[in-house]
Amino acid sequence: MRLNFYHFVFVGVLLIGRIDVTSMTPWLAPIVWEGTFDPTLIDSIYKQQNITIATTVFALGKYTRFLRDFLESAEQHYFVGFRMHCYLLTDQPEAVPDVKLGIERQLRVRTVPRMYRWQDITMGRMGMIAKLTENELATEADYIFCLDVDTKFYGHWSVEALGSLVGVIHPWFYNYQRNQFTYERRPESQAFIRAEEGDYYYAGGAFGGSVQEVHKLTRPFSEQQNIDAANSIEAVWHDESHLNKYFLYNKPTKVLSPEYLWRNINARTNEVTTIRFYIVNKNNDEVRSNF
Ligand code: UD2
Repeated sequence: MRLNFYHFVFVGVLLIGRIDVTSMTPWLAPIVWEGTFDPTLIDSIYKQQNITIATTVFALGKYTRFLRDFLESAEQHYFVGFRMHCYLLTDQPEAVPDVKLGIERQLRVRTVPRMYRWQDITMGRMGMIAKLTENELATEADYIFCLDVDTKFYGHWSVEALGSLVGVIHPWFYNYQRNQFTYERRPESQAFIRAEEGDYYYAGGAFGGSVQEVHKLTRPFSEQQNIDAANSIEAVWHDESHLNKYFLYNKPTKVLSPEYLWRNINARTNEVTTIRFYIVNKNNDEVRSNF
């Protein structure tokens, strides 16, 4: 039999799973897309390891309204069958909905002080995650994901996403050039990234890794934000800008495609055919007004 072009494409797909997307970073970390892994095989490997996955989610002010959908959809799609402890940090514990959780899944509610500026809330998460990962989570969990609450799970998100340090490619920028990324470009900020630097534009709404690595990641944030404040500057996209700076010098060992944080349930592209987790529509002005 003579081999033709289609035979080579077929063998390529068998070997690497996808040919229409990049599934490896230049530093050889996998980029996880549908079709690049075998969920049954990976689940069976991690099932033998008796791991605990922690998740942090913050819901302050009016953002408690997103909790029911977040928690209920997590029960259907997120680390199903694995021990998962969700740490919910809120200023209104009385507003936490009663959601029935599966075996080995726990919701741990922690009360945090009320904050008024939404920018302080989103940035303040990093310092609180640093404390959690230094204290109770250090011995209790193996891995952690830190997620936005104005989101909903829609498809399988499980152990294929685990790694020492995990970033998610931002859904608006996955097919943009570096010069279009909205990194912090002002040298006065601690989050500054030079024009010729940067690999991907990562989302602030989902990142994770081992508890130790996420502690290392989150620990410097409060100080960097304080230095910025003392210099009368706030990074253009707040914690997301600082996260992108961190990932520039501390490369993720695994990168998740925008399937893991998609922009809109109704939007599909040629590359993103599977949606696992997505940002729900919200009226920013209304939901962020806490005064
Ligand atoms: C992006 C990022 C977000 C953060 C922010 C920084 C995504 C999907 N989201 O989202 O993670 O980096 O940019 O500008 O990549 N929150 C409250 N109460 C409030 C305000 C915020 O609980 O009043 C929490 C909540 O968990 C929310 C998160 O902070 O999901 C981020 O706030 P956002 O969703 O309003 O930020 P956004 O949409 O600009």
